[in-house]
Amino acid sequence: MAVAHIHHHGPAETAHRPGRELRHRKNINSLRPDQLRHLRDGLGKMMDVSDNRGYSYLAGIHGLPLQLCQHTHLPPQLPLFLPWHRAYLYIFELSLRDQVPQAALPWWDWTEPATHPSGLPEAYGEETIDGEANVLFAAEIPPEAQLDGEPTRTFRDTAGPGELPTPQRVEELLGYRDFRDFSNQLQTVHNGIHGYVGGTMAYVNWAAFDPIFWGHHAMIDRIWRRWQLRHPQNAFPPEYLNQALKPFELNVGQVLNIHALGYDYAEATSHVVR
Ligand SMILES: [Cu+2]
Repeated sequence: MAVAHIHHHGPAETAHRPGRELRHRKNINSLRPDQLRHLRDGLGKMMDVSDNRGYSYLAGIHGLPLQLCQHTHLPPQLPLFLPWHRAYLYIFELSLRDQVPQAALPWWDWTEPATHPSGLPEAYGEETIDGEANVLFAAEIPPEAQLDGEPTRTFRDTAGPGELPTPQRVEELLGYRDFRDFSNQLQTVHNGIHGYVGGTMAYVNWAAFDPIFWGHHAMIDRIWRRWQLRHPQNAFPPEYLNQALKPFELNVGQVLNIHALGYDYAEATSHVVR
């Protein structure tokens, strides 16, 4: 299937310049009510958009129907898991902010004690909010992303909270000095969360349709950011800096510095010390 390159915002247009404020992604559990409302409004509006700024189109890049996620279209030995998903979240967040300029992607800290009793953050777990469908709970899967008419909607089959990684596990990850070791280990932890949430999150085909995918991947991106701060001397393997991150009009070198992309992560939650 032919895919238009996604370039409705180039990095130059949105790059951080002095005097321009960085947007801060925050922990889903520490959003103020108005911030959570902006997020829900923005996602809800994206779900009503049918072109390449819409939720269905962007979610469909990862698995069905477009299958452009690096898991499937780039040789697996390239260490592109982190930069490809960083570009993906960046484009998704720009589309979110096209709908509601105050909105930002949150992260789901799956190591956080607050997540453990219920298994998922409350914001994602409730089916309805004030009698309306909660857009963080589930999303439609359009016909072109279904196989034999299924699934029509995302669903979860979440395991017991005992299965979630601990803060110590994240500390171990941050201790790896080599980028490839770090990336491979983080990807394994990441896979575990897809399996933990279960349901459509457990399939590359449909994972990105589940609204919690974006919170999970923001957490992964944030861990990479923390690793970059901790190991500033351990650069990305330089032979890949010009590698394109299709279908995004960005290459690896352009996503290494998140300030150049105009965002950062709010302060770590209290139990995590950088
Ligand atoms: Cu993933």
